[in-house]
Amino acid sequence: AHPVVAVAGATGAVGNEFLKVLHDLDFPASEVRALASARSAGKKLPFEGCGDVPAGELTVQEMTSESFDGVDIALFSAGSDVSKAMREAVVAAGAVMIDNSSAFRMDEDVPLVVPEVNPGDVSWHSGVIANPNCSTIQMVVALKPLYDLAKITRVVVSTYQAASGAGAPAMAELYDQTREFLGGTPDDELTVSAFQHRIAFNCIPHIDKFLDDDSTKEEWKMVAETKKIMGDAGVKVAATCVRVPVLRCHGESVNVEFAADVTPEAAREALAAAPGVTVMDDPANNVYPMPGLLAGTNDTYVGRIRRDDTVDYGLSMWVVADQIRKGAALNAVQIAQLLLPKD
Ligand code: A2P
Ligand code: 11C
Repeated sequence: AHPVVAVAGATGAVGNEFLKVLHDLDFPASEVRALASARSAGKKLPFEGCGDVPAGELTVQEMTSESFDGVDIALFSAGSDVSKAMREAVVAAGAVMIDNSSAFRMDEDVPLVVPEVNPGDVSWHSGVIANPNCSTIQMVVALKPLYDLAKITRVVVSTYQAASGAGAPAMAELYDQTREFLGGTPDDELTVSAFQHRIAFNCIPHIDKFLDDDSTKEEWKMVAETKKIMGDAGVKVAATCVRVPVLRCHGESVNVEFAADVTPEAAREALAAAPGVTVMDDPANNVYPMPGLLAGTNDTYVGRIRRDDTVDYGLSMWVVADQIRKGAALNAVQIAQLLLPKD
């Protein structure tokens, strides 16, 4: 029988995208159960259908410990606290939790999976598989085919992260604030709540909280998660994460240092052949990936591939992906696909 899928946090930005991706990939579900807080119980969500589930509406149910009876796969994006509170109930019901929060990513008994990079790691889960942070996912999708050419020793990354990474209200704040700003509202009267500062016509080098070493938690995630996903604790990563006034899709400037020479041509060829990657790299014709033009896409786009002559064996590149799709919902549903019986 086809699996029963629960979408936990179905009314959120990523939850909404889970429903779209289940449809787009025609995930073979026998039932899709939409779960959220008591506030949303009874709300109807449009769903285009997948597997045995016809197009129509899903009625949101309040998420409780009983919600997972009969569930096989639970896609979670309702925040770390909810994931922690529900873990036991999900596992007790015999379901696998695929968790988009950061609650369990670094736990030793929880695989952290990007299907293009470490699909085999799903085999050792004990009820929970973690979905990495969006900015990490798109970087490792681009690094993996290069690592297969020559060992990567060091990565320096600067991110240009979209407002929607902070949720649907943050995206609304960028719209509203831009309008207020253009309307002449003075800086000290603008509505600033999703970010620490004005995001309209600004860049904020601060995502998630500051840590003791003055890096941010977002930067730490890119360092720690990359090592775990790539299965190489020796890959050094220096990250600077910046919020920019883009609605959707993160951009990343990535400098890669290798243990042996990798030419830009070889890199381009390996990336073009890699699953989930589209090379968009034709400088003569002004072709390169741009966040503002790639919303709603599934692939990780790579361009501006060139030598970094400041080290012996180095390349620079520019990586863009829709962080709500590949960076969250799509990656999670692709993990769920890895759990399906092979026919
Ligand atoms: P609700 O809409 O009922 O508050 P986002 O990441 O976009 O903020 O979405 C968070 C998601 O997590 C929403 O679907 C939200 O439901 C859900 N959620 C938040 N808190 C809880 C909770 N305590 N129990 C169940 N779902 C929750
Ligand atoms: C952002 N990367 O853009 C964050 C959102 O650990 O899953 C996702 C945070 C996470 O703000």
